[in-house]
Amino acid sequence: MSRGRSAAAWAACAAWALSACAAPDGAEEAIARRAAMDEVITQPIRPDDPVPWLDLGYDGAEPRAWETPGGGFKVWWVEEGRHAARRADADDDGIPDIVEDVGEVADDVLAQLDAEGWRPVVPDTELSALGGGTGGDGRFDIYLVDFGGSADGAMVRNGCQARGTTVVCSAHFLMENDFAGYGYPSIHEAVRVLVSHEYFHAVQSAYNAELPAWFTEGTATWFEEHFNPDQEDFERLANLYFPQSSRSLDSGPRGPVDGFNYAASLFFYYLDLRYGWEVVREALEETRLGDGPLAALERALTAAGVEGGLIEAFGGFAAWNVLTGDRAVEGVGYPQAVGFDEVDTLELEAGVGLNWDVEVDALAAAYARVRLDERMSLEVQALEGWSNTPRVYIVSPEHPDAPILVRPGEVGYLEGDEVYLVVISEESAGDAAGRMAIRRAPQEEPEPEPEPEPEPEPEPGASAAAGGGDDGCAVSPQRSAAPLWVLALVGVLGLRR
Ligand SMILES: [Ca+2]
Ligand SMILES: [Ca+2]
Ligand SMILES: [Ca+2]
Ligand SMILES: [Ca+2]
Repeated sequence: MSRGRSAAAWAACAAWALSACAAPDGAEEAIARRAAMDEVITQPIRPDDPVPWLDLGYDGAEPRAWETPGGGFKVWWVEEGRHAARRADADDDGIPDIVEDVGEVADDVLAQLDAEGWRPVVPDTELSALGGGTGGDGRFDIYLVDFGGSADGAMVRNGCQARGTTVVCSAHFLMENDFAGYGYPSIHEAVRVLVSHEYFHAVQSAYNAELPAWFTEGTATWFEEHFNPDQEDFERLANLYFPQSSRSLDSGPRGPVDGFNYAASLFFYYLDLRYGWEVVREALEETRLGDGPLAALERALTAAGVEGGLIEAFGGFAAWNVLTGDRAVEGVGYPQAVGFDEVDTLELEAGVGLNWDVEVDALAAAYARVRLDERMSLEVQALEGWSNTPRVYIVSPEHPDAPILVRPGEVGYLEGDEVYLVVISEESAGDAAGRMAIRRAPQEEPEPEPEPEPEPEPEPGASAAAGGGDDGCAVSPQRSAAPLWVLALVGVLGLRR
């Protein structure tokens, strides 16, 4: 989608959104359901319009609508036909329980958003589709339909308009009518997940309707947790990030069943825990300048006082991600750390020294666990042919909450029995590659007076680098060769570009 389309063209755009999963570990299933619905639609768009869209019309059944007590929503349903809502009506007032549940949760979501200062959605009376109607008034419309397992919910844009530097849209959403066979722990939980997620997409559309899916799905999935920490949908989807942490956060999905955009919610969750949820709101606000989410995040983080901005935040995120699953440390990182998967790490033995040549994509990370026999130094060296050199964070199990940053050209120290190395690019765009040159270090403290330092600057750049004579011990440095050496060449050094 590009800016500057006619209102009619914009009106024809729909954005599908996600949600949740069925089976206990049904993340893939949920994503497949979602992806199946990921397309652009044409008019008309509401279930009570005469021509059903994607066969999701009410087929002539008389639609009923309930106006929620909070006044912001109308929940639509039918009593007959395949889209009929669950009939259960505990208080016997003629409004089915599920309709009341959806409406009351919607009121709660809206109340929270208002209290937190998010922008209101664009009313459909202000921007409505050609022939798509408004649902009768400016209230936000939610339609219960039977997706039959193909999706959980879908945010649909009614009409869009260029305003200032961005395009904004009004929206409504469709929601599964009974969740029969979906496997949620309860209908109420399904409703809370769906309504918070889908409505957040409508909120995003009031800021900037042209944001990439990793940002929209990432923040909408984060919002599920922000609204209701008790649900597990966020955890299931965020957990997909760990095995894919070598992918750029903004790389987008690969193939039809790829939850990476939803997994990006883990990053926003980190920002929330680390700097406060307001950073997410401010980042969304900054997207209104129309220069993309990375620039927006950079400004929001800088404004929040995060020295080093996005890269600094991403580095802290990458460092937290090594402390999950069996590596989790009580009180450090995510509260759910023990239940999360683990990132892939290269296993290295420091021995008397080694070179780890590593390539990383932007906003991605490479990990190694290094076992140590003695205290070692680590210098981050540039590699020929690469304009970007990565930075590394040393995460020690002894001081897990205080990763040590070592930037290109700098030297850090590895101590204890083992440490984790977390390598990320110094730039938020473009790959980076560099050499982690690990050498025997003076056994005393790192900051001796000027004189004792034997070889402070080994010899940057040079590929031979290594210890050339470092310490008599075998460190037959030179690049590969060194069969006895753990010389880990990670990533293809073939120049990408
Ligand atoms: Ca009722
Ligand atoms: Ca309306
Ligand atoms: Ca159904
Ligand atoms: Ca949760």
